[in-house]
Amino acid sequence: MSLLAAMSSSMDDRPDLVRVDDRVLSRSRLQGLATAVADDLRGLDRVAVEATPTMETVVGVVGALRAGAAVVPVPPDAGPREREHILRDSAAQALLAPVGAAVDGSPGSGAGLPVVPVDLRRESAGTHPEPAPERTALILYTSGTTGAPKGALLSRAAIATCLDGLADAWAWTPDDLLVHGLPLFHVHGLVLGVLGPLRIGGRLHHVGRPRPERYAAAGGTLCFGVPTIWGRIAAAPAAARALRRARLLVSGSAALPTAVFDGLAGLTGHRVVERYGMTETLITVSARADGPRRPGAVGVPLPGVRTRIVDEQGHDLPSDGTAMGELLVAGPTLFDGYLNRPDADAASRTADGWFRTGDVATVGPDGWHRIVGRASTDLIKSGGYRIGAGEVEEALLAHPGVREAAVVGLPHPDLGQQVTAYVVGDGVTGPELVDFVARQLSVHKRPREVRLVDALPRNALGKVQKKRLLDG
Ligand code: MLC
Ligand code: AMP
Repeated sequence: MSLLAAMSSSMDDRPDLVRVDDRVLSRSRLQGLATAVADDLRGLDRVAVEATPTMETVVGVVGALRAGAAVVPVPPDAGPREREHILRDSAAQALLAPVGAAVDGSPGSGAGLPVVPVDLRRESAGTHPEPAPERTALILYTSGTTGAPKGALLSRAAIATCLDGLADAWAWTPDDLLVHGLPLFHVHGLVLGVLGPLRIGGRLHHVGRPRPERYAAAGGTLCFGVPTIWGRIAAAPAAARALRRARLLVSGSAALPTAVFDGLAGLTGHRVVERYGMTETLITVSARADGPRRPGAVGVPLPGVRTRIVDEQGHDLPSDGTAMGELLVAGPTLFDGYLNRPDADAASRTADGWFRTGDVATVGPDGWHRIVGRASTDLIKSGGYRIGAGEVEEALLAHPGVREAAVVGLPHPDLGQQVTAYVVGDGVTGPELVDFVARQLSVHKRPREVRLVDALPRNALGKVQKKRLLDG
């Protein structure tokens, strides 16, 4: 079966298969446009895509996948340093961008990357054989605790298995209209939010920016959001009430606060389905459409996924609902490793092949998982974005006026955590440093707040005590 099975084989030419903002494509047009892109990419292995929340991104990604190329989505707001890293590290051979867009395909001072235009006026009826399932579909760049983001290699088979598991868990069918407004360079918005409907057969409406009133107006049966989006919807009662007509509301990418779960239950009549996943594992655990949904808990493993919790020595802990340990996962949705990073790859798995999530969890006797927190304070989740403290610290330390920097995620009512930088500096101001970071890295990585201090708290070995910074 092809990766985008429903889009390739459906007999039913839906006039509004994909809507992004106010642009709409039928199934056959999407097919024709994507094939024109695939024709242009014939023979290429890796292609970067300027991943704006637009129809061109949908067409570009589908076209590259048809051609059998691995897609490297480039966050549109990535600063020059991050962008250069992604283009260079991935060794992308071309950059797909909307026709006429002013983009810089040059990975630094080296040879420029050819820019292949995605032109929504050009269709093709050419044929492309279905690539082998083990081929890489996506290379998604994701932050670790330190250093530059790493490219996670996701195969076509892993994505297909994940989406089929979600179709089963959520009773997702061709009758569904999926609504969301998520970025198109991560698992949530791109894999679930674009490839999902194209494999399963339902329609998609991407609302551009994820504003509550846009979710309300779109009339979806299935709605996806990160907790920040759900919190904003719960705070907009008229918009929330309009979601009563939906079939299923799904939250993921960060912990959904119980107050938001309860608020939405009251306003929409829906108990939100929460699911858990990672770039490296895709979605592994979820509540089911035909089962209970519990605030603060993320459900049971998806078909084919196995999980364990272990203590610091790697010994198994009991599934008694109280023992807390690191969550390990295994199964067919796992990634194939980090590109060019055998060291990080080896560190991310146990000797017997389980992936270490770095999340701390409990598992109940009934198989229900609760994510309690993260083992390291150096991975921050803000608005559902994963941000490595080390990367932001390095960016700050590149400023001549910064002597020391420590970045933590402080609790934030809207974003879950906010990126907060403690800085020992000479004559620098907070706003100047926020701008300085935003000029190097994606804008969501810039600190919300810079606290200028005389010294950072350190232990006897000189290591910064981040727990003390988190305690204020
Ligand atoms: C932000 N702003 C700042 C700032 N940070 N201004 C000054 N200083 C800073 N430090 C600006 C923004 O640019 C924006 O401006 C305005 O403040 C509001 O910003 P915001 O509060 O961040 O809101 P918004 O831009 O609306 O973003 C919230 C959000 C976004 C929820 C829409 O965080 C988001 O799209 N998150 C989704 C992340 C995601 O998809 N994660 C999935 C990972 S995959 P302006 O001018 O632009 O309004 C994964 C696997 C899984 O995790 O399990 O799913
Ligand atoms: P990312 O790689 O951006 O996909 O982020 C993965 C991380 O997001 C996980 O390791 C978790 O820390 C967090 N996460 C995803 N879904 C949930 C959830 N439902 N509840 C709590 N944390 C989550």
